[in-house]
Amino acid sequence: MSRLTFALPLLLVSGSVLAGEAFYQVDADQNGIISVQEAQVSESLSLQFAQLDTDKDGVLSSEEFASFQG
Ligand SMILES: [Ca+2]
Ligand SMILES: [Ca+2]
Repeated sequence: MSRLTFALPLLLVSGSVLAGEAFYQVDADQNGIISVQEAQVSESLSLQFAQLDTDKDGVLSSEEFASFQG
């Protein structure tokens, strides 16, 4: 039973990794925004950070992060 309940979230996590990092995974301190430091967990996110930060406030909101392509 425990194996089955463990397998489902694992599948969901691996699926979201394939599609790119999920917001909640990157937002390490869970404050609802992604800082430059938090973005460093993903090389591609770091590279796209400046262009994703459309309002140029130095952090990514969940709306800005939604434009991130893996
Ligand atoms: Ca954060
Ligand atoms: Ca921003």
